[in-house]
Amino acid sequence: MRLDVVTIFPEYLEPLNVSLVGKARARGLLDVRVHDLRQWTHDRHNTVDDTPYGGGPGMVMKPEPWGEALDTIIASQEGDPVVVVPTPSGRPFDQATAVELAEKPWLIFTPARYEGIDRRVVDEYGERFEVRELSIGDYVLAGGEAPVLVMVEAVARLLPGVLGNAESHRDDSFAPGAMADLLEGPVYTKPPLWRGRGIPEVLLSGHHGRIARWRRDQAFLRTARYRPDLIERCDPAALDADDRKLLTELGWAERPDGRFGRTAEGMEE
Ligand code: JFT
Repeated sequence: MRLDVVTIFPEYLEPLNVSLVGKARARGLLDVRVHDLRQWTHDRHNTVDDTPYGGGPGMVMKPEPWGEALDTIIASQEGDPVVVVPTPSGRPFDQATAVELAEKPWLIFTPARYEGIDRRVVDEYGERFEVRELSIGDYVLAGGEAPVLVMVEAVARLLPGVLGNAESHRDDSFAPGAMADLLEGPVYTKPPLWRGRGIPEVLLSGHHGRIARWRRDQAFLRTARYRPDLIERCDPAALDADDRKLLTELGWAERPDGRFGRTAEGMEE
C-alpha cells in the first residue's frame, strides 16, 4: 500500500518511522511519503492561509498549494488514490472504515490546520476521486496530523503480513469475530503475586470452559459499565443463557424486540 501525507508539519509525522508502521515500511509492505505543503507555495513567506470570506475568526487554508500538491502527487503514479481528509465535521472513523481503507492500494491524507481547507479543494478532488472526510472522535483537536497517525496505525495493522502471530487481531474489540461488539476484560501475567495482589483463581485452574465463561462475563461487566450503547445494539442471537442471566443481574432487561435495555436499577453508577 502507498500512503502520501501532505502537511505543514512534516515533523509531526515522525512517529510513522517507528513501531508497527515503521516496521511495515522497513519490510516493504507500506510505502509512506510525507510532503511539506509549503514546497507548493511561491511567495517569499510560503503562505498557506488567508482570511475567511464572510468574516469570522481564524484563518482558512488557501486552495492553490493543496491543488498543486495533490496534482503533483497524483501524477507521480498510475491509478486513482482515495483522498482522506481528517476533519471534526467528518463521518466517524471506525474499525469498519479502517478495514475498507486497508483494501485500497493508495491513500493520500491531507491533515490541515487553522479552520480547515478552502471547500473547493474537496469539491474539486471529490469529482475525480473518492474523498473521505473523517473524524476520529467527538473532541476538539488543533489540526489533522494526530488523526492521520491514528488512522494510519489502524489501517496498517490490518495489512497482510504486518502483525505477527502473537499480536494477530482475531479477538480484538470491534473487530469482526468472536468478541465483536464487546470490550475486553482484564488481562494478567507473571508474577502470580504482585504487591499482595493475586490472579483470579479461575485463570490458574486450567479449566478452559470456566476460563472462557469468566472472560465473557468480565467483557459484559466492562461493556455494561463503560459502553452501555454497545449492549443496547447487541444482536440478541449473540447472547447465550449465561449472558442473559448476567445482564439481568446487572439491571438490564429484554425488550419487546429481543434487545437488552437498562432498567432503573441498572442506571446506578
Ligand atoms: C481538527 C479534528 C478531528 C479529526 C482537522 C483542521 C483544523 C481545528 C478545528 C477544530 C474545530 C473546528 C477546526 C482540525 C480536526 C477531531 C481535524 C482539523 N482543526 N474547526 N478535531 N477533532 N476528531 N479528524 Cl484542518
